[in-house]
Amino acid sequence: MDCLFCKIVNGDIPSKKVLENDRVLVFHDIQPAAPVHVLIIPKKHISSMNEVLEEDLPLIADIHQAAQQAAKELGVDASGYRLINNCGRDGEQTVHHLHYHLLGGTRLGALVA
Ligand code: DGP
Repeated sequence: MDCLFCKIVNGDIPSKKVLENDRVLVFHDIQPAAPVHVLIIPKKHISSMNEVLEEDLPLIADIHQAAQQAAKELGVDASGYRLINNCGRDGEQTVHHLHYHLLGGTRLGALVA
């Protein structure tokens, strides 16, 4: 499948990993918008938020658990962070594999990713 993040999951494209289990991968964004900027993705290919099925809902919980663990690992759990999903054209989604941006390490103000 011609999907950038599937290639990262498969190891065909290298990434700087923060956390990984059999369902979820967390890795550093290549164009960080904040001192801490990682992406949290399901290993299963889901194109966007619009394609999340009822059977995928446990994966969304896995993603939240990974976000909590990554925030701790990256030292922003106490100071706080932001979790963002961009969906579709107006959401400015550029990679069509479901992902959440975790941003932190500074006061974020109106910063988006
Ligand atoms: P979005 O606009 O929400 O679809 O965000 C896609 C993000 O993916 C963007 O912040 C940059 C990041 N990105 C794109 N290509 C790569 C890559 O090859 N490696 C990594 N680590 N991140 C990438």
